[in-house]
Amino acid sequence: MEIPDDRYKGKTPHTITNVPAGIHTINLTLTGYLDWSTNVHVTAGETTHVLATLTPIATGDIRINEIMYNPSTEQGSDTDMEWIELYNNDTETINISGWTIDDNPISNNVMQPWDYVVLARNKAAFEAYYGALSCSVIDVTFVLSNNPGDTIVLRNSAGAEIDTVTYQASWGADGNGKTLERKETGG
Ligand SMILES: [Ca+2]
Ligand SMILES: [Ca+2]
Ligand SMILES: [Ca+2]
Repeated sequence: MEIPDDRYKGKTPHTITNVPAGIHTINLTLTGYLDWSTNVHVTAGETTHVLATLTPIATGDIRINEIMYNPSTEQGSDTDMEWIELYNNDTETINISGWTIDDNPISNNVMQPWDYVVLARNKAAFEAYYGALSCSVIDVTFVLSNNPGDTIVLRNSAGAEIDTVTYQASWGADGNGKTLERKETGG
C-alpha cells in the first residue's frame, strides 16, 4: 500500500493516520495479481475506508497453435488475411483479456478449456473468406513477416511470456494458401 506520493505504508489491512485532507492515490500491489489503484478523498477529522478486491493475473497453458503468416494472393493481402490461432491446453478457463501478441493488446476474451480463438488482422476479411467458425475471431494488430520469418510472443497481462514461436519461411506455408500448425509433440 502506498499513500501519498509513492510512499510505502505497509501491508493491508492497514490504517494510515495523519493524512492531510485532500485527494490521495492508493496503490496496492501483490505478486500474482493486477496492480490496483484508486483516488480517495480524505476529510479532516474523519476516517475514510477503502476496500479493494484484487484480480488474479491469468496465466496458463495457452499455446500459439496455428499461424497464417503469408496468405496467398488469392486469399487476400497480408494486411487483411494474416491470423494467429491460440489454443487453451489448460483444464481451466483462462481470461486472456489484456494479454498481448508482440506487445499488441488482445481485447476481451475468455477461453474455456480446449477452446480455440483466432486473432485476425482483419476479422471482417477473415470471416468473408473462411465463413463463420465455431470459435471466436477477434481483431488484433500485429504483423507476421514472410521471409525470413518472424518471432511471435504471447504474454499475459503482467508481461510474463506464455508462449513464443519462431518460424521460418522454409517450413512452408509461404504464400501457397497453407498455414503452419503446431504438432502434437509441440514442434
Ligand atoms: Ca501474401
Ligand atoms: Ca506476412
Ligand atoms: Ca514478431
